[in-house]
Amino acid sequence: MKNPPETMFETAFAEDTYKGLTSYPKYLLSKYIYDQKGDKLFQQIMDMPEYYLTQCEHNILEMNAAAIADEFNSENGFDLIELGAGDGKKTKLLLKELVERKSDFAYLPVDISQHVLDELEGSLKKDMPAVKVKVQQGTYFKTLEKLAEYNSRKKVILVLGSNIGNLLHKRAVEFLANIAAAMSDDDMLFMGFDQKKHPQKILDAYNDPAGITEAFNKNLLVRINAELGGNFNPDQFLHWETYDPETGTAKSFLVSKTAQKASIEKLRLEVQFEAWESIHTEISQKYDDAIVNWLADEAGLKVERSFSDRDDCFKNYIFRK
Ligand code: AVJ
Repeated sequence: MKNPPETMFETAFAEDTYKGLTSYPKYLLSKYIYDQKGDKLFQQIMDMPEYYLTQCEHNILEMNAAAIADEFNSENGFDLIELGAGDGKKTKLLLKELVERKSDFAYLPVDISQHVLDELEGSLKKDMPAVKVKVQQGTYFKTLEKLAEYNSRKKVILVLGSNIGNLLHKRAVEFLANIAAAMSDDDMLFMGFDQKKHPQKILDAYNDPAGITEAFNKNLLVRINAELGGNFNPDQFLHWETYDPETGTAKSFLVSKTAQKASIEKLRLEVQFEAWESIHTEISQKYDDAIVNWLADEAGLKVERSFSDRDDCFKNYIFRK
């Protein structure tokens, strides 16, 4: 059954999993790591000392809050639209600055998960009651389209945490172009990009000794077991990270420790692994100014300004049309 009819799959997760595990070389899509367990593990990752991205971006926002607020400011006020807000820890640094200077703005966090939005709204009501919050449940681009339609005042679109790094360049350009399509001339995009740096520091961030990143990566197998009736034994796979300093691409793999089989009931699929065969699971792209300028150019955007931490570990860029 190499070419099952599309109707055989109940979900995109089922279909993408079938495709990935019947390809050579095998792969799985990192977006499926993020079920409830995956979300929790990612929160833990962001709090680990090895995952420098959090601290670096936190420092940038803390040190430059005033300059960033100046850039956001507009005579008629503005809407601050955040794509993938999470727990809002870093965003709160900017919100605090904006509240202190009595800026006229509304905060519109966008997320696919209503649960995430409820938690964020609750914590903002408690910590920063002065902020006008209007949560937006939905996919990034449907929501942006909707907001672009009936919105006259300036939009500032916020994407923190180097989330773009999960996309290959071609898809990163599409992502930026989709945002650009929803932007008017006054609007701006404020976005985080993890930078090229000592390769060991990158490898350490994606291979912590406590095994949190390993559990995060293996959550793909755990989720296949739970939702698609799989019988993977995650212990029989090795979490493996590589970084290519030339391309700036960090890659995660699961490597089969032995020759083994796994069956996935709902896909009616038996997957065979040779000893040391790999499943590619995630890319975490690292950038420099040249790559960011090129991506922006391809997407019809211009880099207007950037903010960096002391060690140039991480940068936040402001883009305009
Ligand atoms: C959410 C894409 C920014 O690639 O650094 C963290 C996800 N994967 N540890 C990243 C991730 C392993 C993270 N992003």
